[in-house]
Amino acid sequence: MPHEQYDDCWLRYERVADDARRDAYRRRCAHAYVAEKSPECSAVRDEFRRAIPGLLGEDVHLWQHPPTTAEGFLAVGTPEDMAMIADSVSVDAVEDLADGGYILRSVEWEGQDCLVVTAPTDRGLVYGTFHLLRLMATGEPIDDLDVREEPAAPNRLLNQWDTPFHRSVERGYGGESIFDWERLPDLRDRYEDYARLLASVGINGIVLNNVNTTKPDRPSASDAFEGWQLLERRRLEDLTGLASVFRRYGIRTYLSVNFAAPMLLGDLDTADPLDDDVRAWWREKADEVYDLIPDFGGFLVKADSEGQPGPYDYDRDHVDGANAIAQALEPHGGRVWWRAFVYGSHEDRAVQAYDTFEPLDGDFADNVTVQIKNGPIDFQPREPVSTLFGAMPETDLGLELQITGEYTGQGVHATYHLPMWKEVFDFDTRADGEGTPVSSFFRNPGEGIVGVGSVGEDHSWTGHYLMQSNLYAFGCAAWDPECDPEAVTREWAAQTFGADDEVVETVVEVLRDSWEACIDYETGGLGLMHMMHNGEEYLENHYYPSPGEWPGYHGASEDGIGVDRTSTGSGYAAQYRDPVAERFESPETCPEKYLLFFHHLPWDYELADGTTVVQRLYDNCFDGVEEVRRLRDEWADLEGRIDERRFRHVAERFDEHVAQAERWRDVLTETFRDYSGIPDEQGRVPES
Ligand code: GCW
Repeated sequence: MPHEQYDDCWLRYERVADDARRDAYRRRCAHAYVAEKSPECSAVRDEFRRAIPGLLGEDVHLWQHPPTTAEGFLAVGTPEDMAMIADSVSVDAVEDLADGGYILRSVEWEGQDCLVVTAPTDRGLVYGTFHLLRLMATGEPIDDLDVREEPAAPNRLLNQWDTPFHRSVERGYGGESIFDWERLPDLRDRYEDYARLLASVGINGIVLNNVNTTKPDRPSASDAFEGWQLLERRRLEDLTGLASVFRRYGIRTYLSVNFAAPMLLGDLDTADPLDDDVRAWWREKADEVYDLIPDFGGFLVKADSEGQPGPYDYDRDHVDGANAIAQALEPHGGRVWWRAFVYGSHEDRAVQAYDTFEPLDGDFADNVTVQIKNGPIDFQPREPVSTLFGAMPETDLGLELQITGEYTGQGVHATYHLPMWKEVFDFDTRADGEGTPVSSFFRNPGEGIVGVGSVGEDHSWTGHYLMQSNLYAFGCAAWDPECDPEAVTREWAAQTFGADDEVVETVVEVLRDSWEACIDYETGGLGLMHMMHNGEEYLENHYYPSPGEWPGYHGASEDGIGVDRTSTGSGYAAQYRDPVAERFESPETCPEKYLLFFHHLPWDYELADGTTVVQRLYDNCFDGVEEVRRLRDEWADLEGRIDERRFRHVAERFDEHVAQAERWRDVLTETFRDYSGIPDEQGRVPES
């Protein structure tokens, strides 16, 4: 049954239209045996109870014991759960799979058409189940299945930037937090549905609270508690039920902690990581947490960054800070995710993370992961990949991506991030032909891929129905960074909007082209970035154009534009390894898409095709707007083919998207015109 209060996203399970297909599904899936042994297995049973009636129009028969039947059935379990499974697949092949991996196979058993979902761990059974249901929801055949899947990255984490007790979500555009902290331990259906959405795309960990553990992002009626208080015993007790909801879906719970917690919560007068009492405090706190949540994942820490406390307060470094907390988690198998998002002490912030962390390679404890944003600035529409990837071979690394659209239109613009993430994954950190793209990293047990969440209380979850795609795509890309973006997008569209090919094709096209359009109207497409307004009003912050606020980021002057990050400038280019560094060092060889990130060039500098820099910036800004108009028209053509609610919502968003894209274009092109004094060849930019 659809929920009144919120959308089912891609787990809609609508009736399969094709009779023959439905019969084929019925033959193998109307009866099921799911091993009776774990919370994950009971979640699997619940999912069949939801999905099969929707897809087939009849109840599923769930067996209590392995069936000895004259009918086909579906068996879900590990090989030791059932002889039929052990006989149908190679036990060694199952055991060789990584945690989360699974096998899906169509088999004949005692003359009947059956299906097996098996895995070495129960988490894998959950993923295998969702895979099977996805095939049915998208009308794929299941009579000849032989699927073997395992995740590339062992840790696929969601970072909620929810601000507990204030109910808000920093940089979330889908309404207030779905987590009703004040009412815990009471649980809402929505928590389970969220867990289902996450598990259906393979996410296996969730950090429940914001990395900013001291400052709320906006004023709130409630000022009774702050995020760091989640570590108080009674708050932890309240969290156990929520952790169980996630556990059923193979998702471990994590918390973001304040580095000064020993002072804020304990009665210590220092948080010095080398102080014995501080270390003992962390140990006791970790023991307490694990006592309540035995499979707890660990702590995420934002330290010495944007006003948060950290080891620098005590003249210690990031290794001292991270390792002090890690030693407390170590006996429990927990992990510290330590963010590398530091800036402020260097004229060019791009160079700082590498300068700070690269020298520390090899010194972090085994259960510390250094979590690095994809680019050196801050989730801009396009950034070159951070120089830290490939630079810390002795350290477990995590890649942090932003699912929410802080700088890409904030729940109003339809900007799909998967093409951006693919560019990150495909970036070859050495360009030596030996296969060291970013997608080849994050394979060690302590490594992984992290997404900054986007959901909120809104009916659409993400504030924009089309932007549910970013959450879906994040899970798929974290599972398989080498995934085919087009296939992932099509899969999402087919599950979300049904089997109408025209709808699916249009949605795929709209999403595919949206990111490049955003780059064009928000940056001019030559590597500029960070030209947004930094207003006090929460919803205006980082949304509107305001290049005048950030002269250092675009470097515009009368003589040219761009930032010199070569050896004559900040030296950022040299942090890459050769030949990548060499390539970025010269404007002749630097890819055009990054040109003005690395180089300050005259306005009339000629690009490869003879166009000048300033003319290209004008052209791209205008093209970006045209492209958004085209995408809006594509969407408009779907009227009547999808439900009114979602159609209208997206259509209205597109009207606003076009208006805002025009605003960006006008502000940027006027800025370029004012600095350069060079008119647009086509006369589109008014003289000021
Ligand atoms: O740039 C900033 C965002 C902040 C965020 C920070 C971070 C959670 O604008 O809202 O704080 O990045 O990643 O820590």
